[in-house]
Formats: sequence, C-alpha cells, structure tokens
Amino acid sequence: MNPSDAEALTDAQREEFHRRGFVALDRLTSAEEVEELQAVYDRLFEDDADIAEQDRLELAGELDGEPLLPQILNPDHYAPELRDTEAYRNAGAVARCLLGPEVVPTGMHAIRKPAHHGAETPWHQDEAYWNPDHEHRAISIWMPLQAATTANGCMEFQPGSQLLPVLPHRRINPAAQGLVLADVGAVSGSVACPLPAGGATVHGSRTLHYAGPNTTGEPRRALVMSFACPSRPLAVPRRFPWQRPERP
Ligand SMILES: O=C(O)CCC(=O)C(=O)O
Repeated sequence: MNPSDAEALTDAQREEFHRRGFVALDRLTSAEEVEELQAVYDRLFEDDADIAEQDRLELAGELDGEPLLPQILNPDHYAPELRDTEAYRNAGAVARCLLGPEVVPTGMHAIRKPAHHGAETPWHQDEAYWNPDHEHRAISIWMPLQAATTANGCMEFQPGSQLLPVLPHRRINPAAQGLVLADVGAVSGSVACPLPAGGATVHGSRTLHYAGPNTTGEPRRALVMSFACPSRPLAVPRRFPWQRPERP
C-alpha cells in the first residue's frame, strides 16, 4: 500500500469499518466537484439518454408509469469523466486502505430516488446479488450528490451484520429487479447515516443496509463505487434460489 492509501482513513475509521461493517466519511470530494457530477448524473437519467437496456434497471417497479427506484449500471461507460474525479481517486485509496493493495475497481452504479415518490431501498446484503459460487471480499462506497437525510433516503446499516452469512432474500415484487431480505424482522438497532453532499458511506458485501423513501421535493442522487479483491471459487458452492431464473 502506498503511503497516501494508508492515510485515506484514520485508524479509528478503519477500526470502525471492521467492527461495525460500515463507516461514514464527511468528505470524499469537494462541493465544486459535486456540482459538476450532479449535471453529469442528471443527464444520464434523462429519458432520451443513450443507455443500453441491460444497464437500466427498475429496482422497485412503477407508480402511474413513473419509475420508483431507477438504477443505472456502469454509468461511467456512458460518462467516462466519472472516473477522472477526485471522488473516484479517493474512493480507490479508501478501498486499498481497507482491503489491501490487490483491490480492483469492480464498477459503478447510480440510484436515483425521484422527488416525492422515490421508493425505499429495502434491507438487503449486496452479496445476495452476486455469484454464489465465489468468495467475495468487496466494499461499496456510496456518495450522495446532495445532502443525504432521513427525509430523502440516506443509508442505514445494521452494525455487526457483516459477520453474518448471506441471508435468504426475495424479489421486492414480481415486476421489480431489486431484492429484499426475506425476514426483515432480523434487523434491529440499525443506524442511519445522514451525510453532507460529497461525503460517503463505506460498507461491506454482507453488511445489511437500507435507504428510506424520498419524501422531499428534490431527487436524491447517489453514486456508488465498488471495489473488490480478486474473487476465488468456493470449495462448497452456495445456492441463492432468489437469483433464478437470472442474476441481475
Ligand atoms: O442508494 C440507495 O438507495 C441504496 C444503495 C445500495 O443499496 C447500495 O449501494 O448497495
């Protein structure tokens, strides 16, 4: 790890990530860059943006023809400038600081909660979406492009849940591509993480997390940057029946 990676987080922040499965950072990038990223982000979500069908997902379905929780996979394929940012450089340093020098970027996604009716992102573990035949050491760095609050859908985490196995999940509803933890009664004592614009939360692949609905008059924009160590096949593969017939 080079010295600047080691300084990406304080010892207390690293300890908190490993103990609780998440950590909140006040600043990943500047207010100026947030403003530039907002414009790029909003263009990607316009109806006529040239996004491949497989990279446009609707996680929660529609209400009166309006998407409730639209997601764009690989936004940086359509806007490569997202990679040439202080946010992305700092996210990489945070990832190497937590997981070591072998860590590689594994992609970005963007989830937008529309004003007034953006749906909740229900409780889930990211690993429930991934290849069950492999072991994963991965983190996601979630950065809001406006302040994130409990009113517009900031992230919420279940401390200690990174130590759990992948729990059973199901589809949010038959028309949606998102997953929800089958037994949300398993969640208690969760911690909401409001953030300033350009701050970030960092969570592990099994950390249980949620983001509430957007009840405000402004969209809630979040850019998620993911990183992982090279994944290895498990000696005993797992079965994630909720992924059938296809893995999103
Ligand atoms: O932005 C959201 O609403 C949820 C994000 C999330 O679940 C994730 O990044 O894993």
